[in-house]
Amino acid sequence: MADIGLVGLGVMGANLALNMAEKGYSVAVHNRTTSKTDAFVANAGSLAEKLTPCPTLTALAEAVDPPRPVVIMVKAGDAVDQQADVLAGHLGEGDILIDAGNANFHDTRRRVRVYAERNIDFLGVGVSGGEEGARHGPSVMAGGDPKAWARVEAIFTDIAAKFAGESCAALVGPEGAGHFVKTIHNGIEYADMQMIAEIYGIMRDGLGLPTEEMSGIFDAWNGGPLKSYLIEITATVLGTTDPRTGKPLVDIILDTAGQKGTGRWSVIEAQHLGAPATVIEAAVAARNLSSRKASRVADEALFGPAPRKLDGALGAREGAMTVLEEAMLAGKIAAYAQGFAVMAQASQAFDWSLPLGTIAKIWRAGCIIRSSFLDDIASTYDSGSAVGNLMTAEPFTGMLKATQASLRRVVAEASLKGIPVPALSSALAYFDFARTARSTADLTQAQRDFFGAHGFERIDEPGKEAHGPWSNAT
Ligand code: NBP
Repeated sequence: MADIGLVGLGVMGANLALNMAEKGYSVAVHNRTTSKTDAFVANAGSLAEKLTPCPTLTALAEAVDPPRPVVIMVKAGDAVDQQADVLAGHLGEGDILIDAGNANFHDTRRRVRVYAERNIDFLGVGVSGGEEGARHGPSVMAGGDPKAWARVEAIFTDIAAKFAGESCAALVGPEGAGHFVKTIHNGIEYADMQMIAEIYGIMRDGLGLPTEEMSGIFDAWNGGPLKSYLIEITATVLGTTDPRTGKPLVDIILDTAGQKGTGRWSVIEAQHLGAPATVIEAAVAARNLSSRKASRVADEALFGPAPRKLDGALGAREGAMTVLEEAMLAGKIAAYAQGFAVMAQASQAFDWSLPLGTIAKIWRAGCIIRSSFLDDIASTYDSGSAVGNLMTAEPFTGMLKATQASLRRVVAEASLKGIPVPALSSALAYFDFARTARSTADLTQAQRDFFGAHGFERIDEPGKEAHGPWSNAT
């Protein structure tokens, strides 16, 4: 009998199944298109003996040793409901359905309740790391009942990535908490990628650097505070040549970015929670704008191209790479501060007690945003002192003090020459707003009272609603 079942042998499911088999677990596997199941097992080499191909979901349910854990790794949405529903007909008390895809956490909350009524545990498990991570060690963010998690914890702990010997798998909260945390992970990933793209845009269009040189710069940055998987692959990507044309491969890639929804969900949830995630928002919007290629080409002809060539201090190239590196670091601090603030707010709103330090820890390896920076975040939460916004906690406060001027210079110079830097600009605005003791909301409140009698609070009479004598206005 198999230790676990796995439904969906696409990119992620197939690699997760091989990972489990390699760690010694026997896995019953099923895919909607049966030929893929057979081909998968036929190509699994020595791991095939740990895999049981199942032509139907009924066969899969019968092949797993009770209490049966069954992982569903199919396209998010209706497909999960369809597969879970059929499976549930063959499962009983103690069995566990595990949705390991990128579900919307609202769906996961609903599914947890629906299956609880049928005495079946439902875990919503976020898995990050792409194809390579799924095969050799992803980051695993689980949500659901602790007793159900305890029954599968060993499997996920074994297959997950390790950071300094610690597994990057954890139960982060009940019901949809795992999928929520995965959603915010992806939102932060969008922000990181967009800020890297903006810095690349400044190097390419503002400074006219050859792609090969940019590759070397990112490679050098990967030895400093920006050290991360995304910086590492940026260096590799920029150093890759198109075998057909001999040009840098990146130069022949159409400049329209795709997205599957998790970035957008993170922004929507941030808005619902009233926790600004402006850097992530800018990154999602940038992908949307990028997809409008035809209108961008037309608008460039209409308004004329921006000058783009930098001629300020950055353009002089003296110390420019350090300024760009520092700007990226300052932007990153703001983006992560926003992501963690959204999770803190969700934790409160849904009564989840999200362990933010543990979340930082399980993001240190395996996932797409893995970095040494996350180790700093984990240490900050581990230090025991109360952490409000990450920007106000050490070592990030010190880092921001040291780097914010570079972010300001980069945003200012890029803006003067028409190079779009929406994520970096949002990060700067977030920082500047955060440290503005007297904001301009006094005027907003006055306007709201003027047209809607919404009232305001006088600074000399705290807690009391006041209204203006607006009729005196001329
Ligand atoms: P793939 O596109 O590689 O595979 C999709 C799988 O879903 C296939 O097994 C397919 O079966 C199955 N499927 C579909 Br599509 N519709 C189905 C339905 N109505 N009923 C049953 N099965 C159905 O996707 P993937 O990249 O492996 O992603 C799977 C999940 O993991 C998604 O939620 C994704 O967002 C998430 N995820 C992906 C990554 C990544 O880097 N790719 C990372 C983290 C999470 P078929 O073979 O019969 O078409």
